[in-house]
Amino acid sequence: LEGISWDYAAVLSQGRDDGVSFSELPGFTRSTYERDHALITPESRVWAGQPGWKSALTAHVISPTAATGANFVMLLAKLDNGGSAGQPPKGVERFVFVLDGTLNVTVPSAKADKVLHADDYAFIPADSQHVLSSDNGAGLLLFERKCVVSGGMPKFQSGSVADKPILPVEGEVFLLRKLLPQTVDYDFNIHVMDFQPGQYLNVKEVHYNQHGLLLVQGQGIYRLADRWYPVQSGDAIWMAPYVLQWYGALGNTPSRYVLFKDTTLDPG
Ligand code: UGY
Ligand code: MN
Repeated sequence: LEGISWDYAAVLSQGRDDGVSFSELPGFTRSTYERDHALITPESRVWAGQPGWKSALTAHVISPTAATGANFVMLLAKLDNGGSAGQPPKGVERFVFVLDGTLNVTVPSAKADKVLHADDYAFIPADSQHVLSSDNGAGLLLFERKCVVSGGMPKFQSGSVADKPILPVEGEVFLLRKLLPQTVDYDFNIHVMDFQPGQYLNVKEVHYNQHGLLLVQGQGIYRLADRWYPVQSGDAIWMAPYVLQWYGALGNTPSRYVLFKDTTLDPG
């Protein structure tokens, strides 16, 4: 042991005071993958180019592989100046939420030509040829799903979170907005949920619906099955059907998450 000098100060201090955070600790991550849920934190995203996408990188955080059994895709995308997205496969509908920058959305069949900014969104029905492009760059959250028609054909939608009404939820204190119409024409919805620090879900939810979640602001504790995860903005979560789920918002800033929820109940 000669020659080794022990750093007792670091051992005794509450946290590292040399500027090295846990996220920079080699090999350390809060990410985890379980049978019925996953937490994907920012340092675990794997960015790659995709066929059909130009000047763009995507990080697919959830996809319907045999391992997950998910019925939807959730991805983050970064479009560079002049970048554009590819078309989804046949029969696949797409929801895009702008996190950052400016996105041009053109859907000729819907006579739609929009410029979207942060907190704006668009829903593009399956098999609607469209262009998603950016002049000066954009950060996007996308959800895609093989369309299940149980009513009429869903229609193109677009808008902004702040323009959607807050919907009452009995017994809950969080603020809820739903970005898509609540009719059988749409086989999923996107919820935006806001919590003040200290607020939490009252219902310890267990339900058939699947979720893909992106925490876009704040921090707290997410309970999934029998595990309790400290989470912060940038974290993504996959929830399989029937996984127990609960959130408590903590810290100094309000929490907001954007949540995919499928709405088709197949009687088999
Ligand atoms: O609507 C929901 O299922 C939502 N409250 N779930 C969640 O926040 N985990
Ligand atoms: Mn839920």
